Amino acid sequence: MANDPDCIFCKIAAGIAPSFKIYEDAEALAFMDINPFNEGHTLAIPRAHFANLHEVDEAAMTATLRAAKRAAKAIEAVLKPDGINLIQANGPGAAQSVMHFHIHVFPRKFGDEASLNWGLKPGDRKAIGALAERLKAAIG
Ligand code: DGP
Repeated sequence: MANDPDCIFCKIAAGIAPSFKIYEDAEALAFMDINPFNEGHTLAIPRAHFANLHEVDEAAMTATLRAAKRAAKAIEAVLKPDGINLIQANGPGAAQSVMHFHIHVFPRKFGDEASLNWGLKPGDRKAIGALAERLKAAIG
């Protein structure tokens, strides 16, 4: 399995870097975004390193989408957002900041005025961790 020792998401997948994981299987995982735009903002990634949509193979993409769907189901059950976007960025013009393929599971609220290039603001890690526990319990 391809791995980049300098990639933060590879380190999260390997358990070397900390994260609030809510789902994992042999090929993919979902964990809380550390800079959430809205409460429950989660990332789904393949375990293997692929920089972006152009490089990811179909099996890894399918596994990542499965993890995103599982996370979205838990977010829907626990947070009941007004909606959920799946967002996936490739390249600097799309504001990709981590070069490991990932899908944002992006809960929406009416009036949240999300723009596609949202700013990164540090989240409350205690609150993020507590919510991760609730989502993990709901993931089914
Ligand atoms: P993008 O800009 O589409 O590449 O999104 C990358 C996201 O990854 C961004 O919303 C912030 C998040 N992120 C960056 N570093 C970390 C980290 O170390 N842990 C977690 N949980 N999320 C991270």
